Amino acid sequence: MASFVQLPNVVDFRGDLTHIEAEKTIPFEIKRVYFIHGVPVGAERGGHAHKNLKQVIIAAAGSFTVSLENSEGREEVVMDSPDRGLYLHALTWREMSNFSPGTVCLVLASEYFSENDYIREYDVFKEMIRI
Ligand code: T46
Repeated sequence: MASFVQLPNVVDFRGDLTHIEAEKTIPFEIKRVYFIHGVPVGAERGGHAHKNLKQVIIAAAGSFTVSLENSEGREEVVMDSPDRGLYLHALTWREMSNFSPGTVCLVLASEYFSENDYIREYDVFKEMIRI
């Protein structure tokens, strides 16, 4: 049920260069980019879903675990490769944990930030995916 986006990666003796082209590599128009970093050991993030937002999340550095749930079921994904994006569709509950020290989580989002788009109550989310 988790879907991934493979990011083109150019390797030479100087290292790797991973590139992203809006609407070519990413299956939606990118309206917002943010990144999560400086996560303390043991901290967890997420714990919500979104009504309409689509996102691709990338472990640009380090690694973390994403627990996903949607109408198809649950899955746990380890993100540890900078050239692999996890496509988070709307109505997907996500919890992020096991951040390694120095992790940078890069996120490409289909919409501008809106608090109204969040579903923060798990019971409400479960009700919404039953319909
Ligand atoms: C997701 C994971 C990967 C903003 O002001 N602008 C923004 O673009 C975002 C994403 C957040 N904020 C504010 C809202 C909160 O006051 O930053 C604070 C922390 O946001 P949030 O609790 O949503 O952060 P995470 O790490 O729990 O979740 C975020 C995304 O919301 C979520 O969709 O997939 O990053």
